[in-house]
Amino acid sequence: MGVIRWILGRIILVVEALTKPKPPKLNADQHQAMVAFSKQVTLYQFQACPFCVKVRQASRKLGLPLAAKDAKRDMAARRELEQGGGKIKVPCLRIQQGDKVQWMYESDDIIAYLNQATTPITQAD
Ligand SMILES: N[C@@H](CCC(=O)N[C@@H](CS)C(=O)NCC(=O)O)C(=O)O
Repeated sequence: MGVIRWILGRIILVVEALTKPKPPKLNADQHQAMVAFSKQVTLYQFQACPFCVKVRQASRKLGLPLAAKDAKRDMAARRELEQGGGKIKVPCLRIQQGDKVQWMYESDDIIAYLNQATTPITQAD
């Protein structure tokens, strides 16, 4: 079972590498705004989780440098996720706005949030 899971994980990572979306052409201001926004968000993930791959691909498509923590191997990150979000389930996006911290589960919700939050950046000229 472990071997099959490992092989499936490798396949997922190969498919991710082969289907990486091209980053958008952002001007310097847009790039700077994307970097500033990226400081508010951290992805808690498992490297070979297909739902996490979906989120990583969406962030690449936006040109968003999304910092990620591995909640499988990094025990400190795992604890942060469990204590902050309430459960070990990935992907989970930690969103920090000022003092307010929100933990968002569900890949579709995370992608919708990232798309919506970066729309003012991608649509600015
Ligand atoms: N519907 C969720 C599915 C996420 C999911 O099933 N993640 C798995 C890893 S691929 C997980 O965290 N499993 C641990 C658990 O459910 O306890 C999404 O789209 O984000």
